[in-house]
Amino acid sequence: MAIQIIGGPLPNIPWEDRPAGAHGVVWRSVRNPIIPRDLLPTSNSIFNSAVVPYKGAFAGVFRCDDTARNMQLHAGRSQDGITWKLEPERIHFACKNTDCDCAEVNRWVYGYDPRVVWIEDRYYVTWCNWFHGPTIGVGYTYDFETFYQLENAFLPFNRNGVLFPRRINGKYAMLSRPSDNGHTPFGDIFYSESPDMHYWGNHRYVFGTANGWQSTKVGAGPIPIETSEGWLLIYHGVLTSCNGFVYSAGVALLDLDQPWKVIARSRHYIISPQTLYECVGDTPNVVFPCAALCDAATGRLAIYYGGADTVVALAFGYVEELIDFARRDSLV
Ligand code: BMA
Repeated sequence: MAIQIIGGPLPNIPWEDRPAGAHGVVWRSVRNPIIPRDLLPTSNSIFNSAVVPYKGAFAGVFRCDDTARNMQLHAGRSQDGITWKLEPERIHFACKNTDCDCAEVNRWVYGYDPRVVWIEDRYYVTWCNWFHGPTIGVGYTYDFETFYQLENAFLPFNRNGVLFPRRINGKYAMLSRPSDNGHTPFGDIFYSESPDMHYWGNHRYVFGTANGWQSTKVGAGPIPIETSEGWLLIYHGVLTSCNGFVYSAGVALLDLDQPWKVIARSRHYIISPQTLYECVGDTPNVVFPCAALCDAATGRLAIYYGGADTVVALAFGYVEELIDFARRDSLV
């Protein structure tokens, strides 16, 4: 491989070779959807979820909307990254931060679209957390059994808070997408940093909408992947059609030291809603990636995404090919 991926080997990454004749830069698992909407007896839908390698297997935080249509987060485990066992009870965050006013911050109303990342000594979780509307909740766990909640990162309204997997210039770093209290018809990606995972500032503009599939709004997807070429960011982009929003995903390359500087950005989507489980469900025409496993030894990537706000699906690709895709015909 000409490029270098910063990260460990992941020999047990879920994987299927590119099918003969497939011309896309990513391809779907033949086992999709890997998590059905009713995996839990109480769930209406399970989608937009985050997974990480954990103790030689896999663990994650899953968006499970229940049959009352409450948006909840559940922990889950898997041996192979494909067959998942989810906790029937939602995550109840404990408060461990002495600066944190538990009564205020820990008042659970809803949580959705989680991301999970290992930073230094623990797994951090960010999610879209109710605080008089949606904003970015932050918590952490060591074992996917006990979860602790920190202060919300931002004022409402905000969505798609995605942490970088290490400090950048000594600071924790997060992408987010300021929004409104509804089905936001706008949205650009911003960068913020924090010395302590508590106070966030030094906000920078990363990028906004562009023509076509990303013309209404954009938001960060999985945790950015560090490479010798820059941070590889998979993001979602939304187009407004005569039938409503259409969610696709693309790829960008951000500067390693100043990630608000965009090195390359795909003009074309890497995946758009085309299969039945992406086009038919509670919200038609949505692919929404929230996690990616990466094997730094081979460059293999397994991308987890929500299909039609109903199920979890998996797609595969190679980091090097995604970087090429972002650079080829780049918007910047
Ligand atoms: C966004 C979020 C996502 C969802 C998407 C499409 O605003 O609510 O959870 O997948 O809309 O409905």
